[in-house]
This record gives sequence, structure tokens and C-alpha cells, in this order.
Amino acid sequence: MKKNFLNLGKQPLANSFLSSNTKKNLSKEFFYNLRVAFDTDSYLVSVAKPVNPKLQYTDKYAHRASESITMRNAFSKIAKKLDNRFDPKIVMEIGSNDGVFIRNFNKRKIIAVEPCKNLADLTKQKYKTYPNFWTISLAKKIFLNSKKADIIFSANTISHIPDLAQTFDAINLSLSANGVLVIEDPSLLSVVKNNSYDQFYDEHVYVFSAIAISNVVKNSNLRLFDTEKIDTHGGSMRYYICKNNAKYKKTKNLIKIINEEKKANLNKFKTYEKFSKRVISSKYKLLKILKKIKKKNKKIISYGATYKSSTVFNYCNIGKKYIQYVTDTTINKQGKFTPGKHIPIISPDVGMNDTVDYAFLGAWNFKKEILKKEKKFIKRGGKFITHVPYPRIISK
Ligand code: DWN
Repeated sequence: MKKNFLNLGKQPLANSFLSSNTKKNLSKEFFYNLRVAFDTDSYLVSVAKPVNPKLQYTDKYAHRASESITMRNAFSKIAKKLDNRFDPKIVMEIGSNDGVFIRNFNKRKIIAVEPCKNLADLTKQKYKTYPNFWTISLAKKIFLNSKKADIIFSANTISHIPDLAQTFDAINLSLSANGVLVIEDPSLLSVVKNNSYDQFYDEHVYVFSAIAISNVVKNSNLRLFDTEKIDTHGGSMRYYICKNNAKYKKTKNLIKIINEEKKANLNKFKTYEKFSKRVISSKYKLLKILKKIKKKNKKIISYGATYKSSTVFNYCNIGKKYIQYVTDTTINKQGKFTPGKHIPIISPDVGMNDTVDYAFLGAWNFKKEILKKEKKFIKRGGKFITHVPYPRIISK
């Protein structure tokens, strides 16, 4: 049974960066109710009513996974690790974005699946790329003329697909006998520990735990045999899944992580009720900080036009009154306006100038990389604001 525990209010699609802020354009903006639920049978945490994926994954998809050094390095590291551990002949990626993972492999090994046409266009010249949603019929089409996949990799994508049953059934059809599905997604344990409620938005239909993944894949005759904690995206988990009859044994690390999740009560509804109270308190604390700064006539901007910050700004009602503009390195976000709150987005080369007093860390998950990059800002007295794990000003 699904039980709602968090109400993040009316939200726009986190990817709907507006190209103009004319009244006519704003009136067409799509909003939905963002409520988050816990399933008392599978222990899955999900958006209560997911949005239609056809509205989300269009030919105007903004996010480029290769935009940060942290992620480029992380994908190159995991590619090497999978090559060494499993020696795959065929590697398929579901949700290949701009190719940041597949570019670490010989093109003859690669099959890429990416429903956003603008992204699929970026990789199709070099890699076999299917510009489609991941479905059973696509799996059948791909593997009619190809050997089955020894590795199916999918980072920050499976959590975006509402129909998990079809997703995992299609994966079962596509894996070789000892093939391995490797998925990476933000971890529920980190979300609960860090109070990072901004991991909930339309695209994050699910925030997985090892407990829930282990339950869900069973329905598709798959099993979870290994798990690793990884620090990308503010705390993620990497899951290794195989067919029921494959050769892999359950690892000690998996048992350890499941025990840790049980100790944190991720399988109990009361955990989420408490989490929801902490989210409300986070909202008021953040607003208090912003109001205090504004009273002193200081200039606040936001760093990174993230999808996560769309949840924060719309939930806390933070608009141009507080945040003058948002900086982002992604060229196709620059010159646009943030979803729902319509704050202008500009390049950091222009925006991170001497007039900025405070910068809200929209991309808090890249705090290390950003603080290293913005040493000059900090040296001259500039300060960052974050809401994770609790709202505060950081000066170092
Ligand atoms: O799952 C998803 C994750 C992985 O990526 C999505 N559905 C969409 C997207 O979510 P996000 O926007 O919250 O992700 P990021 O990776 O936290 O976005 C960082 C943004 O910040 C990018 O637009 C790039 C920008 N950035 C910047 O302007 N300066 C990043 C760094 C590190 C910087 O120094």
C-alpha cells in the first residue's frame, strides 16, 4: 500500500527552462503536485503520481552529464572497473545522455539507448544509439541481431522510469547468462541522513534503497548480489544485479548495506514522517537566512541551475526577490529562466563577479569542486549558502 508522507507543493517540470519570460510563455507552463509516497509492501519511495515521461524527455533536454570534472572522472573510473571485473564483450547503456560513460569503451562494444533526441544526436555518429524509451519491444528489436549484453549500465536513469516491471523484464531479456546490470542512483539512506529533499522532483520517480531494489527486481527473475556506496550526486548507491541462475554470490558488502538501511529504519513509515517534519523546518530556516541577508542589502545569486534547486525554489517560494540570477556552465541553460520561479540563468564567467556577496549552492553535490574553483570569491569575502544537511552559510 502506498502512503504519502511529503508534500512539496505545486512544481514545474525540473527540466522546463523557459526561453523567454513573456506573459504568454509563462501562462503555458505546466505544474503538477509533488507528493512523495512510501510503499509498505516493497519499501519503495516514489513520487505519488508520476508525470508522463513523454513530457519530460524531449528533444530539448538540458542536462549534460559531462558538465562537471567530478562526473567525467567518476564515469571513466567505473568504466575501467567494469572492464576489469567482468571483461564484457557487449556493453549497453540505458540513458546514455551526452556519451560521458560510453566514450570510455571501444565503439564496437557499445549499444546506447537515449530517448532525448538532442542527446542521442550527440553520440549517434560514433556509437550505435537508439533514440528511444527503454521498453520490452525495444529490447527485442535490439537483440534480434546482436549478442546479449554482458554489462547493462544505467546511471541516474532507472529511477526516472515509472514502469519498473517492464524496465527489469526488458533487462532480463537483454542480459547474457552471466550478464550484469549495474545501476547508479541517489541513495535513500543519504537523502534521509542529509535531509536532501531536493532529490525529489518529477524525474526522480524513485529514490531507491538496496532493500527496495532487492524486492523489486525479484519480480523480473533478477537478483541483487552486490552494492557499493558512491559519493556522486550527494550520496548514491551502485547496484549489481544478475539473472536468478547467474554465477554471482551475494557479497558481504550487500549484507552490510542492507543491515545499515534496516538500522536506519528505511523499511518503516515513521522514518518518513519524521523526515517530512525536518523538511518543513529546513524550508523555514533557509528562508530566515535569505531574509536576514536581504535586509542587509546584500546580493545573493545561485550557483548551478540544477533540477534539485527547482524543487527548493518552488517549495520554499524563493524567487527573484532573493536570488538575482543563477549561474550555470551549461551553454543551453544560459539565457533561459528557471522553471516556476523564472530567475534568469547566466554564465558564471559573467555572473561570478565582484558584486556577488552570497551564492546559494544549487549544485551542493559538487561542493568540493566548486569551492576549489571559487577560491578567489571566498578569499574576497564571498560566502556560499547551503541547505544540506541543514540551512547555513559556509565561508570555508
Ligand atoms: O538525475 C539527474 C541528475 C543526475 O542530473 C537528472 N534528472 C538531471 C540532473 O539533475 P541536476 O540538475 O540536479 O544535476 P547536477 O549534476 O547536480 O547539475 C549540476 C549543474 O550545475 C549543471 O547544470 C552544471 C552546473 N555546474 C556549474 O554551473 N558549475 C556544475 C559545476 C560543478 C560547476 O562548477
